[in-house]
Amino acid sequence: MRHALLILITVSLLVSFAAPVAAGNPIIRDRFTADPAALVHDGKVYLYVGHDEAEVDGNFYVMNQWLIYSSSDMIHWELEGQLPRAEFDWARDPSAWAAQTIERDGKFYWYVTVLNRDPVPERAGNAIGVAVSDHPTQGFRDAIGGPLVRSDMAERPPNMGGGGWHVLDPTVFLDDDGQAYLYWGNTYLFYAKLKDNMIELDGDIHRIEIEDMPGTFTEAPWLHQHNGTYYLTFAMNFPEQIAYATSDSPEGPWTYGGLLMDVMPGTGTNHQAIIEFDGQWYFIHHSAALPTGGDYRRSVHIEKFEHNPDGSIDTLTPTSSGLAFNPYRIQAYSNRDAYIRHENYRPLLGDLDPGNYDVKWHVVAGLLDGDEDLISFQAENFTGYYLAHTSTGTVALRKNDGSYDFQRRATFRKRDGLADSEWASFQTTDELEERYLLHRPNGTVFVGPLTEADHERATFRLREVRE
Ligand code: FUB
Repeated sequence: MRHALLILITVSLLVSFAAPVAAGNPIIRDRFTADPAALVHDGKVYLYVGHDEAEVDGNFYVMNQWLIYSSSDMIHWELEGQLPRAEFDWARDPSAWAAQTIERDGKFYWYVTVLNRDPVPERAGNAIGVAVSDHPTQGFRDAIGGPLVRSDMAERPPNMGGGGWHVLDPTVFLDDDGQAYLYWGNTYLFYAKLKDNMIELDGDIHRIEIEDMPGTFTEAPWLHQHNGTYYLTFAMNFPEQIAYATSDSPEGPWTYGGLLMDVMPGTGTNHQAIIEFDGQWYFIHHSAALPTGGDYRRSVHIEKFEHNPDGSIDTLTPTSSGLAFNPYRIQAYSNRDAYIRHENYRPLLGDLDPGNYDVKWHVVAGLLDGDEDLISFQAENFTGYYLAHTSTGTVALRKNDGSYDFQRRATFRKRDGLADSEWASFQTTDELEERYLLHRPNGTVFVGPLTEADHERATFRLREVRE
């Protein structure tokens, strides 16, 4: 009986230590994607994104097309199709910037940002076009053969020359009464009603002022409705935060509500979509988290969120685990109240601090491909950043650059705990002499060779966080 119990305990510990295969955020890892817009239709979610194709050292956006993904569970995404910027032959350059698709009466309308190919300078800025199809992922065709909104049709902010870049980032909201509204803008935020045909403005263009905003409107508007309140979310300031305002009408007045997400590391922009699917609210946005990611090589993330009973929305933390996994805390054997956290890109022991994301880690299969005992520790709230050691033994939180050298320094082999085999110890995978992850009495974390006395400080337990 005792033997069977021992086997059961061992198996359960191995399972509890088993690191999940790398997944979570970003949701798309084989190309760079940005400016997500989501549509719920017929029990599926369709994701319309920009495709970032700038080189690693690129200094501006190179976006030749938009891509369409679909999912039935928000975790597994399939590439369904694409729409080339060239479909709009009145546009120019690789300018397939932020866009959104909405369904009405069985037709799908894809509102896009492009640069207008117009000889008149005031008309040659960003413009909004619209394509239409009978299907959510294919057959889209330019519905007008020219801009729906041209740069000279909306008041140009004072700091913009030529055609300006204030006519971009279209979002369309279809109200319960069947009235459709188009919002757009950079620096200035605009809206206009759409006719029922969805491809003509219906009436005047209006500027939106957001009351009590602790910053300036930048771009990326999106509307959603919850419990009778209209929510306008948008990029604020630069580098961009995402904030929200509320109103009891899609025409405002809009009152600032709060910060939804702070600036993302490595990219000056962020761009969000908010949907409800299967009774759960989702916040979809972008980062620079993939190796060689940056301002012009971005990646789409998804987080769950809820509206508070008073209608407010708490500030969200972008997570590496995303929807697919729970993060872990790394508990010290030597002090059961101490856990590895990161502070100023350095790991050290600290207390549990339940709400603090610095003490949570997305434990994934080792960046260095190999057997299942290899794992890597990604910061839960700094996607793409891993605990990596140097040849001198220091350990820091560093962005994965995709190189073999980084992968080797950020991959550890999980061993039975040196102080207690029911715990774990983490050995480096480089060629140097046998070294382990351990902490000093003062709590700083490093890798080094071990004496018998170090075994307790080189023994840890991965505790899954199921909040
Ligand atoms: O991706 C190009 C531009 O950057 C989008 O139009 C803006 O929202 C910002 O994300």
